[in-house]
Amino acid sequence: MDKNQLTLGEFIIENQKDFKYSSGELSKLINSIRLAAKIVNHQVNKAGLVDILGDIGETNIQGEDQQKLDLYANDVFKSALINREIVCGIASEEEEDFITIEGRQNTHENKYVVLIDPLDGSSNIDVNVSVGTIFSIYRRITPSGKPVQKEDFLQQGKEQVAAGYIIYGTSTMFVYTTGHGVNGFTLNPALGTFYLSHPAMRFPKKGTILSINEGNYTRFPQGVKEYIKFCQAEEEDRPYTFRYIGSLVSDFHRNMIKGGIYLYPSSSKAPHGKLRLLYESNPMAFIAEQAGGSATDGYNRIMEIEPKKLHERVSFFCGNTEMVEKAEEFMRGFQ
Ligand code: P6P
Repeated sequence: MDKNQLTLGEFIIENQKDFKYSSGELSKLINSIRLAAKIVNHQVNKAGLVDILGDIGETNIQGEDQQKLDLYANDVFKSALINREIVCGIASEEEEDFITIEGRQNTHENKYVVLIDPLDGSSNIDVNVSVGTIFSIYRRITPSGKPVQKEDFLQQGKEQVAAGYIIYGTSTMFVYTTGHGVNGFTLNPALGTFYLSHPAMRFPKKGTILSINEGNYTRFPQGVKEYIKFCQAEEEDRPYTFRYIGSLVSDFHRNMIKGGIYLYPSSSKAPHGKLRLLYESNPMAFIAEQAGGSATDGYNRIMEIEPKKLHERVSFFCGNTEMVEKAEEFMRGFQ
């Protein structure tokens, strides 16, 4: 670790000037997500241990009732955002409806709303596979000073002010964008500090990795089946390899670094796909586009979809632009 390496906190301050009307609220908001990420990381990293210890008693090693980790993560991120009274509303995969922040001061004058998937892929924890947190930040669009409305959350992805993910993997990383490129920070667990380890992240020009759950093959649209066959064909210009972790953040992160495409298409089993538009596909789409990639539903840009419901699902094609465009060619050809 280069001693001159920027910390996430320093980076946020240094880049605060990128916001024409930043009053420091967005910086405080990203800092609160950073704090919550460290707390969740601590718990995720010892999940296996806690499970083992939990077997010898009714409680885990902190003496608390054992909570499902995704509910725990939801509580941690909610508390960090609510206690610091930085946002005026929160929507979460773990919450049926959005949450209006009622605070000591008039939190209805806060500018931002946050949408979050607190622990995506949490079922992988039991088998020690990386999981992640995904967040998406918008400026509210309804009048300030009054409680947030659903419209504040149902904005197109292209209106996002910031988006990011935390990947709890072999190392814990905080990767985010505010519309000025994508930067990755790695946690030094000994110091509890995130350091800039991956400045200006971008997809490589060529992608060769295809991430899709082929267990659903028979249920895929014909265009997806044809694209999979295209990638498997013998021709020498087909250097493709198939990698699927079953954890969106992990598959996306690897594909952004090595070059690839992640597909969770609609199928007869999941007519609208599986991923949630507001707190999975839109934030990952923002990051992908800021890293020189693309994200569509097989036909249209993800970030131009008009959301109708908080938890609506969407078909998701995301990664190297040339790979997404090739997949879309098959979708149009076999529509
Ligand atoms: P399947 C995790 O539940 C998730 O939302 C993504 O992280 C992951 O890519 C996908 O679902 C895995 O779904 O149906 O292939 O198990």
